[in-house]
Amino acid sequence: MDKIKITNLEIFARHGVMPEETTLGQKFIITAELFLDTEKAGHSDKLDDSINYALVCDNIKSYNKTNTKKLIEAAAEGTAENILLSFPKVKSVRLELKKPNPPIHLHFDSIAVEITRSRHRAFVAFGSNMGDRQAYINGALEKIKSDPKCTVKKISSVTETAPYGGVEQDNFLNGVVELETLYSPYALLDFLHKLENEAGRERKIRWGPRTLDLDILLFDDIISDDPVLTLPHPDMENRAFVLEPLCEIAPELIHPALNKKMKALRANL
Ligand code: A4P
Ligand code: MG
Repeated sequence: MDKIKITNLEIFARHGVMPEETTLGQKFIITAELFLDTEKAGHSDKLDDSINYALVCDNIKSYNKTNTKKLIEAAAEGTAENILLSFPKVKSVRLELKKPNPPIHLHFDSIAVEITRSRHRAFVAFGSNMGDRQAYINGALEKIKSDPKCTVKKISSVTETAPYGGVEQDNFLNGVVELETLYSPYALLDFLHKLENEAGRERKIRWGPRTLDLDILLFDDIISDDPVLTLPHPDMENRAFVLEPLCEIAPELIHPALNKKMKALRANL
């Protein structure tokens, strides 16, 4: 992908563990590679079609002036996140944060951390079959919408479905939401678990009744068999209550493990 590269931007900040670092402050040097599509701007020659790198430099400088971290890891994390939050055209950022003069009495050039952070595309299934089902779902969707690290791209309609899986219980309301997110897969799972807990979710019976269930169906094209977070969600290809709403918002989406479109999986049910 195309990139705009800001090399060796000098800023002054007070990051550090040693007291003299936080009181006196010191120089930091930042290199940021901003991955985005520059073709449109390349043809139109209009700044609106790209990002203003002067504003990115100001953004880096002001973030590091107003946020003081003990670790350069945390300073880099916050700087990268702030760039992604402030410049929607940037798909991904590789950021190096260098401390040229750390308080260590040995000779070396500099100490640095380099990270890459990106926007991700995730599909989350929501379901409820206890209490005021629609209110639990609306509450969760509102909290997702107001989280700065999530942008809701599409929401399917919410439909009533018969219970699947053999446990005798009330009907569900189900649907799927498409997100663009700055969370990592496990951080998104933690966030969704927090929303389930806030909806008073109790885990008594596997596949049993619940006020709110939020499952990650797909996260980019990641395939993982970790039981804590299995991706794509296991068994999704056998569930009409997942595939129907998913096909409403993303019929052409490809299941990365089965290598089939969602509309083909639904047709196979
Ligand atoms: N986990 C692993 N992978 C994932 C993932 N991709 N997304 C782990 C979310 N969680 C994932 O989940 C159990 C564990 O799965 C978590 O600790 C998580 O780390 P849970 O939500 O605590 O328990 P659960 O929901 O009872 O189990 P499970 O296996 O997620 O059940 P499902 O698959 O959610 O099925 N019928 C209809 N019509 N509509 C429904 O929504 N839902 C279920 C529950 C059964 N029948 C249904 C519906
Ligand atoms: Mg679940």
